[in-house]
Amino acid sequence: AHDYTKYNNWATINDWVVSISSANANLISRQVIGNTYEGRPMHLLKIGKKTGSTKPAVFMDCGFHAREWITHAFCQWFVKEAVSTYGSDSEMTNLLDRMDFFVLPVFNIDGYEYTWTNDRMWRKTRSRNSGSNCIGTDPNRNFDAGWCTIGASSNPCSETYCGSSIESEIESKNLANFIRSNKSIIKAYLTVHSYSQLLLFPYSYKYGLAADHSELLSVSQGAIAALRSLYGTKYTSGPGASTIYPAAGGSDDWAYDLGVKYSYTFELRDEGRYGFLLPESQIKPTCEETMLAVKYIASHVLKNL
Ligand code: 0X9
Ligand code: ZN
Ligand code: ZN
Repeated sequence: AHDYTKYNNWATINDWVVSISSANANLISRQVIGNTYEGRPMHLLKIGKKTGSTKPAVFMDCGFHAREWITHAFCQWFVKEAVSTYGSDSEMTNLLDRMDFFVLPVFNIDGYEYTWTNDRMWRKTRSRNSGSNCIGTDPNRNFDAGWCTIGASSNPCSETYCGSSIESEIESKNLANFIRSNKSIIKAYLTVHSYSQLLLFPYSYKYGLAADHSELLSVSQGAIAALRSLYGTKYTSGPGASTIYPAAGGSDDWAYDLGVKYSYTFELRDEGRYGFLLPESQIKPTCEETMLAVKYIASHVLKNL
């Protein structure tokens, strides 16, 4: 059965997607943006008060990398908190009245399933590579942002394989097509990873600073201060290349260069004690503190439309 304080497998998450959207039809609508390589539907939830007019939106995805299980848990938590605090929490109410959140709870579904059935530490997609026995592409090296120039590998056996071409992975193509089609309303792009307790923004494919660097930095600093206010969890924020490492082909840099100004990558708990194997006892505190950062960023977006 589905439990927000446990790690749920894809079948459980998929049933949850259907039931939470049906049970909250006033606030949630559901669509499929395409299927994965192995044919699983990529469900996208739209959360917000239905107004009849076009609203600005924040896009958020979880589960790019299969083994980063706390991220899948966070997207589910976000949806639950949004619907359960609408009408009582004034900040959430204002956000959902005036904007929509597109939430993709699991980007790399095939990889996530594989971490449950075969290899808990799997990272990449599960697509075949022609001419190699190695499986999968790193989806966060597969986007059109300095593709495969730095911090990525052209070897299919590498954990950071950039793929045979830009958007070679159907999951990348489905996501990119949705964002391109909705580019006029999408004001922020949030992609949730783990671990290291970082809040990153462009660029990662080069050391040069983004045109909006000072605003991206100050919003990131406000967001990590909000996060820290709950349990004292320390985050660092900054441009990807200098804060973590240079790595091309990421969805954050791609979305930014497309014109989505507020583009951020979260690296959730912890700092390495448990790493990808974060205990279930940390799901609730991690998600509660991360909510504060996401709400901070969304509120800033709303103030600056
Ligand atoms: O390397 C990554 O894709 C991310 N770190 S992780 O440990 N979750 O794999 C960081 C992504 C930062 N952004 C870009 N490199 N564009
Ligand atoms: Zn990751
Ligand atoms: Zn809560």
